Amino acid sequence: MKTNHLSAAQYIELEEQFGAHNYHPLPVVLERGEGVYVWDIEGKQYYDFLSAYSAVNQGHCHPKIIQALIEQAKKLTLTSRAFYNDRLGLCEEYVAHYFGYDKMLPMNTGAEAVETALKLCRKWAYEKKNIPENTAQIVVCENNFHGRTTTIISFSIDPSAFNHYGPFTPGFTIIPYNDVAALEKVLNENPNVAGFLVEPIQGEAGAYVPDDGYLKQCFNLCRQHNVLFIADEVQTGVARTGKLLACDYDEVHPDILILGKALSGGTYPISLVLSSDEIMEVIRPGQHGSTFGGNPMAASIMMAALEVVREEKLAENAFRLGQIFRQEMAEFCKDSKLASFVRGKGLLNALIINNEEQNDIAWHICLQLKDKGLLAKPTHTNIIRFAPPLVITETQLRECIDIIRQTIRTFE
Ligand code: IF1
Repeated sequence: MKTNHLSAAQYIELEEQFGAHNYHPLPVVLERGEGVYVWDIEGKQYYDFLSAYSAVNQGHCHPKIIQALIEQAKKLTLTSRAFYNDRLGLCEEYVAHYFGYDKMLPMNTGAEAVETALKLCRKWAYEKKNIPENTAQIVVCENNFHGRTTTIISFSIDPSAFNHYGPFTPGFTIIPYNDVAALEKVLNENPNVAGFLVEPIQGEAGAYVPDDGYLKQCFNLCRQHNVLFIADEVQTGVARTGKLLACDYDEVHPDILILGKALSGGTYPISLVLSSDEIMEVIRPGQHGSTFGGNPMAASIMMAALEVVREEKLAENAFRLGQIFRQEMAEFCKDSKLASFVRGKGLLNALIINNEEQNDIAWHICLQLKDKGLLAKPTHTNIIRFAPPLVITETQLRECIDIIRQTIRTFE
């Protein structure tokens, strides 16, 4: 039965009956998106303050990106890497220069790119650093989120991410985030460390921003110990935090850079790994890849999506408006009984709610925000992430700040 005019309840019921229950979405059924707005099936307009977890940095259905998608879709969508195509080389050159690297390895999802980075790091450690085979350790941080594959959840500390998914992949050492001494201790004690994988700002942990200089000090330690510094910028990259990369705040150039999400402006699954010739050359033909990795659609879309970031100065906009957001919300927190504090960089921000009385109050606040035309979702029971598309204007942002303040007041 194919019909396009069901009620919201009917669409939700279909997902309830025929879809795995691996999410608990906000009860809103969306039908259209444009810029900072999305509309539900009844035509109600919302500000999107999640941006599909920072995939829609350029705004929903950005015309330039959609145009590139449509044009390429009419010509050639997928060749596999068994053959060359006339888009990938141009894209690789553009992206390598854009981020300042020798080479890129194209994949599809963020988790695939993280897995690629882990394999690349291990292989480099065995073949270039001469670490004994199968002994490589990769250091990661508590409260990390790098994706949901079996290996990646093997180094998660979140039981909802790893419970009953074992046995787990060995070879990972977990240290506290934002703790340089903890990294130094591991590097001094273990000669078999191949790499350090870190989010420059921990997104899922609730826009947890480390101390200024943390990334730089970790990078320098990695250099001293011949360990690869691997930055997962899947969520923080592509202008989200007010610079092209969050690592730019510490002027750190990662040995391996992982990107995803906004590489396509939310129009297509695209991810990649960037690194140097010296590191990338350890992967030779037939040793890694994927059916869709490097397809002509992704190549065309990615070049358009990254051009939009430059042309529309999205990093600069995110930097300026992020300061306004945090200033206004910090002021609000001063006399709010519920809103404790705000943190973040650029337009990746989170409001920490004091939820001693009712531990799902963040969820209820988000339900009210929805009714007032703003979509946001808690990352944890008491943290609400606010991450609008980077094309938002100051006027729109201030309107949304008012909606957030008024809504929280109704709970106080
Ligand atoms: C879900 C979280 C965010 C990521 C970083 C790799 C990946 C992600 C820093 C993997 C993906 C997404 C996954 C999505 C929700 C969202 C998320 F809540 F799960 F943790 F953003 F914080 N590195 N994050 O943030 O990329 O394979 O998904 O393309 O799984 O529910 P992916």
